[in-house]
Amino acid sequence: MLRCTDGKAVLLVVWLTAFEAYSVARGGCVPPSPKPAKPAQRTGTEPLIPAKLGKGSHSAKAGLDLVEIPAGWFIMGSPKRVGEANEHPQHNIFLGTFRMARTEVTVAQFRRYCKATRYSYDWDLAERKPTWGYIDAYPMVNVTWDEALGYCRWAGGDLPTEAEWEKAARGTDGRLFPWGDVWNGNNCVHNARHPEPVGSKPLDSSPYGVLDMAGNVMEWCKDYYDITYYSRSPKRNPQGGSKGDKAVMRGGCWLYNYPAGIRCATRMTNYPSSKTNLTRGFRVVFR
Ligand SMILES: [Ca+2]
Repeated sequence: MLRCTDGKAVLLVVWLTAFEAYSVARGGCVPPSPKPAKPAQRTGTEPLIPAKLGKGSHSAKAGLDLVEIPAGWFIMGSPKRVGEANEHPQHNIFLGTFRMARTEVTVAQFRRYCKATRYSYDWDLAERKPTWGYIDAYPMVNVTWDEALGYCRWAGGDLPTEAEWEKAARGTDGRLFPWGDVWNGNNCVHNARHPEPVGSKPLDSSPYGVLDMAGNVMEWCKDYYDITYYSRSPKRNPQGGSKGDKAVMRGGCWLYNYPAGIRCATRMTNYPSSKTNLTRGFRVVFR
């Protein structure tokens, strides 16, 4: 997995070169798709930034703002010569209708869960306390996969599958970033000293109006990570690997300083028991 902290400078340069070449060649058109089930038709002349937020609803119990993602096909993964091997082959996936929280779960929302369930979370553990503190409007960090799932279940929802996360982030047309194909570092929280209050970057918006899918914090998904899963994934409502020692994380984060790791198709992993991580949070999905 390519990370800015791995010291793989040479590999990064090679990757970015290929990435830039692809972006230029693509010119905003629909990427090649194995069996285009019903991908959105694009002319390359429409604005690449969504004009307005999508329809929303509300989860009364958890105080979450929800966005409906309509049923249908979308393009998942990356075409040849783009991205990492684990993003191939690019393929079409059908998902039923679901709703996703517009933003990452905040510190205030997680506190509410802890209070309601009497969950004993150690907010003062010095070795993992954020330098910026636990601020209500900021995304919750330092949670294990089980803690994230516990919150989601309490709220009446679930962690998103990898497929749900990717569709909510990039829509149906295989775009590279939530706002379109062209990288713009001003659109999302990245290369910063800390995250920002959720929703601070309205241009980090997917076609459905889901926010912070490119930046702010990475997000746990429900799936076990399987590097070859795309080559044998079911076409409808895939649930990811059935076993493994790592879970999937999606999206870029405030720490990343390169666009390759911030693309909608980038797949990251970590051990579910991983707790101390200032760059990772989560969000909730309802089916
Ligand atoms: Ca995020």
